[in-house]
Amino acid sequence: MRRKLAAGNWKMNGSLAAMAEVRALCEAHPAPTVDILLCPPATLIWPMASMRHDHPLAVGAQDCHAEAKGAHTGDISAAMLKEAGATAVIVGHSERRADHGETSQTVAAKGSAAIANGLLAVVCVGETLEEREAGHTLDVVGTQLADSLPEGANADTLVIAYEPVWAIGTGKVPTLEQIGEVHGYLRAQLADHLPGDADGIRLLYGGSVKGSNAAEIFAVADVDGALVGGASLTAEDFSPIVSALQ
Ligand code: G2H
Repeated sequence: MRRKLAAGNWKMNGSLAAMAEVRALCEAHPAPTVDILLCPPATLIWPMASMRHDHPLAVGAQDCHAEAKGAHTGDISAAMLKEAGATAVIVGHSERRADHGETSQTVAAKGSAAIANGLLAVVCVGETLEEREAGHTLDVVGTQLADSLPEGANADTLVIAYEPVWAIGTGKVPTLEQIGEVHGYLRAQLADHLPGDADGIRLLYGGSVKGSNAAEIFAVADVDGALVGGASLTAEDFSPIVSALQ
């Protein structure tokens, strides 16, 4: 049985003042029956991890470097994130792939570093609007998945997030049939690549998830939760999504 996961990606948003939102979220879900993960900017990992006390809310990062240390100005290693209090890291988000030229091979290396350091790797895949309209969605996400799989990936170390690029922050959401088709395909691809682990690996949907559409998305087969951007920034917006998953 896969444990459901409500993950929030704060992107480049938030501040120390936003720790009040985390406190409110913890108070709204004192004993959650699903996993809750918040991934703030790196500067907020330690403050967030420090203020949650014994609440099971997990704190993650939005990226890591593939190497352990060295001359990589501005980068942060997986071990550093772990020391700051992170237990997970998103790798291969489409904004990283687009803004920083990350290839699936880079993503696999970053995910491998994350897993080697005991972090849960949340690997993102997703097609652009042009790729969907050309009928290439399954080819694109299948290739991204195959090429982005980290070493050491199994049901305890890896989560896959399907995020169609055209649905991110746009308010546009694929149909439930489209989500189900891709998630089913990803599950089948995982069975090819990681037989024995595929049934346990969680598949998240991401892209304009909000309280009003979460329940219907979570009812789709092979959707084990969500990776939420804009609607994860406040307790008021994220709490209904957590509730819809429980
Ligand atoms: C997709 C998602 C979070 P949003 O990027 O990863 O963002 O929910 O704002 O579309």
